[in-house]
Amino acid sequence: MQPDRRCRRPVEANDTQKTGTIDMPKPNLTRREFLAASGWMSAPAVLARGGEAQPRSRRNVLFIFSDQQHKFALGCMGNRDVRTPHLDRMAREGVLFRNCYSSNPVCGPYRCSVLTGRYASTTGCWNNGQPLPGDGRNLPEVLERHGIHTSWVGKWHIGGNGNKPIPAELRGGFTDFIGYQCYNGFHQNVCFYDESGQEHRFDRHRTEVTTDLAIERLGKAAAGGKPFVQLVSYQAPHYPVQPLPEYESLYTGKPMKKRPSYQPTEPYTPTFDPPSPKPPGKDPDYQRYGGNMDEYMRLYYGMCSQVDAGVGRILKALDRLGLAGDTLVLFSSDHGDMQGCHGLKNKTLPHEESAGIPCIARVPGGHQGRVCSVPVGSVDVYPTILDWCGVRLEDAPWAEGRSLAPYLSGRSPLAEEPVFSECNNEGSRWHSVRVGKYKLAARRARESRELKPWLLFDLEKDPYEMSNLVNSESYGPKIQQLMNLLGRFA
Ligand SMILES: [Ca+2]
Repeated sequence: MQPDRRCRRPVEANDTQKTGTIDMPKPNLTRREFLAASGWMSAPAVLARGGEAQPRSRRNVLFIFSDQQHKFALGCMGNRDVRTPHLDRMAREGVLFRNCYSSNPVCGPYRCSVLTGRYASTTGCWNNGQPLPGDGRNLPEVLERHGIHTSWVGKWHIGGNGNKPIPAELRGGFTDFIGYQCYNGFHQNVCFYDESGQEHRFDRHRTEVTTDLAIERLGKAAAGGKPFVQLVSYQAPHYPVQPLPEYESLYTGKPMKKRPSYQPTEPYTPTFDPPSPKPPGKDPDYQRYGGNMDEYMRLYYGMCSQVDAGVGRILKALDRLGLAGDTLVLFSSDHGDMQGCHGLKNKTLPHEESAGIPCIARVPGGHQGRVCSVPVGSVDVYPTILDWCGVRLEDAPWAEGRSLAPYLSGRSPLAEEPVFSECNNEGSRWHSVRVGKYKLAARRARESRELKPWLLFDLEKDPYEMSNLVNSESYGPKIQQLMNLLGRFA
């Protein structure tokens, strides 16, 4: 057992709260307990933490997520360039969350957060390749203890790197597993490794293989007769951008609309596994789109469309297997892609294009065609899945997010709560919090380790984050209030 690191800082009596005071400050409050005690969450929100669980004979969850798909790369988010008809249909048939944040916009740390239900500042899972905490609290471990079958398909990137089998002790408790650590090839040498360590090699595009395996494993779960939770992890539209020709051709020659914050940026990012040939000029990906953001975006959207088609195939399989009426389907991504906004590329940043992720839920018997603007986070996936499956959240008190299940099924409204995001990767180290229309990000000074305000945006007035309010005197009290909140956990 690893030590419980969820309570870094005890609550002090003189800390500033949003409303009211804490009558009986007690040490070792969890993040949720602190938010509740200090008035950051409304009473209904605290009560709605769990309680959805209405045991049914069968409540399944299928959680599909892509890799590096920013939240604006969806037709249903108002993007007229990208074609995502199946995800748009999912939104029409369910709930579209317009303000969802990755708890850590890096591949491995995001996956760790989803599977532990906790932030990296609690678990210490900050980097790619780090293993999950061995504390018996991983999502599949909890689910399996409650008799729910768990299945993983696709990119893992936890506990190692490279194209190799993932040993049982690194699989977080999934009994059904077929995936790979991290590999950036798409058309050739597509390798997956199953729960027995056996290699499966394919000569098809990695995205298609992921879809095929997801459908195959879905069939296996259905045949097993137990309630199940299946996670499907695509490695697209992560660079290098290599869609199948039929998806690439959807965008050939099309003009690519940039966001207002765009500044000319070279989109090329070298890959480490396998390493890109040096210098970049010799890299085939560099030759293709290295200095051309329009071409990068066309190929990126091609990959988004290919993932979308995969989602369409999986939804069809759910229908064919007779599972659609019993299965909550969630779609998201691990993080976004800056694509030249503010002259930046890639992820590891708190901006909307990097930390903002797609979030769509198709809910059997629940909301249809609902658009939700209340901020939510990837840390909410863990309690939502448990709650949906009938596992009491009291049995997982370490979960730092909240269950969205009562909202999804139409039983209660969704109250405003602070949503955190953070990163400590490749020199990018920050913590952010979104509360209502404000998002504050802070960085830690190298020498003093003091947390200093970095970015403050009013996302209602300034959705493209063009005006940083962090040095504006009139926002001093707001900054102080949000810094007090961030300082608890950063
Ligand atoms: Ca990623």
